[in-house]
Amino acid sequence: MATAYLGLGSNLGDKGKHIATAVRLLSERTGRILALSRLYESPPWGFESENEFANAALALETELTPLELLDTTQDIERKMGRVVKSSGSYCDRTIDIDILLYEAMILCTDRISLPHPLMHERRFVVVPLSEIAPTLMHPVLGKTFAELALSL
Ligand code: PH2
Ligand code: MG
Ligand code: MG
Repeated sequence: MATAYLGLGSNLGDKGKHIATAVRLLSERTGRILALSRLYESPPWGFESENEFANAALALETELTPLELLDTTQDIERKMGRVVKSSGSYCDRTIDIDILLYEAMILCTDRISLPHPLMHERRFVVVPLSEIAPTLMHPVLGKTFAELALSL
């Protein structure tokens, strides 16, 4: 059994409802939810859009491997109507589910990088994570998420 931390984001439609649906589907398909942050609102980071984001973080206990977890989160995104554009730049989305951490695993493959490579630079990731796991250590940077949240 492994503990994984996921980031959730939505900036289209009923954002809170999309995040709640994703949490329910994750609990049905990936394992037990151990903690869920509140919703945090922020402007889009890294691209232009008038649609503000809602973000949250959760901890879950899972029997799935990182790649099995990725397959499942991507399937949930697809079933929830996520349209992935081929342009390579960020765009509006009904739901985005990112695997932030899987235990203290460090992994870099073409499908998945752990820890999520940009997480520590993003307030909308670090702040919700520091709410549910303030003393958790970033496995590469060696700082807690409470410390990382203060430094942003
Ligand atoms: N996700 C992105 C790019 N920019 N900005 C905010 N505020 N929240 C996000 O979840 C987000 C973003 C790529 O996944
Ligand atoms: Mg993302
Ligand atoms: Mg994503």
